[in-house]
Amino acid sequence: MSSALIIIDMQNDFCCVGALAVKDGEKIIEPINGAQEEFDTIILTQDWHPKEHSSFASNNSAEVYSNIEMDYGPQILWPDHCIKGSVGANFHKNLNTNNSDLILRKGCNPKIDSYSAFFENDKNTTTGLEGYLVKKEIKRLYLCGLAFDYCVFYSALNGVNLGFDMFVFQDLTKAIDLNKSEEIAKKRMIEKGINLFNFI
Ligand code: VGL
Ligand code: ZN
Repeated sequence: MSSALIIIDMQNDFCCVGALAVKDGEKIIEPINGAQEEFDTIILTQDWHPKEHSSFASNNSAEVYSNIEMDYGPQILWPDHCIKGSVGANFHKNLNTNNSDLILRKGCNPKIDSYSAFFENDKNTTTGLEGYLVKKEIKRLYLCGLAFDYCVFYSALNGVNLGFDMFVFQDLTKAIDLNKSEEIAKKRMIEKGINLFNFI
């Protein structure tokens, strides 16, 4: 059965001094490079927002990390991050991007956030990833990258709901952890039959 490694959002803004830095985010880069050697198909996702993006607290005159109600449901308001074309939106320089088959950008629509690699946060607008995987007959997906409790979590949930076999390399991901989101994500993944295990 064909499988793929999906590396979620290994970008400057989610590492060390980035705008939405995930604690120890940069520590998983080297082991992710190692994991790439085990896969024939490698997909990178890249969070890629216009500066007027509706998920930015600054565009809503609201506090960072507060919650608002969008047309499509609840949305957390983030610091400005991964603005398209900015240094923060670039992949971290230590990430090996030479062997990736597909680079998928998400969060490009100013009105809808997109945590998942499959669907935007309205749960309906596709990124096209499902079609890519189906056409290539890839049925098993291994996830790693940032952040465990947002983009990795929602990608894993959507993937399992679409019928893919989902695996998450727990030691190749790090969480933002807002209001117990790490614990909640882990519990829901286990309930949904997503396989959590360590690469190393
Ligand atoms: C992410 C919050 C906002 C992520 C992206 O990559 O997990 N989190 N945008
Ligand atoms: Zn984002």
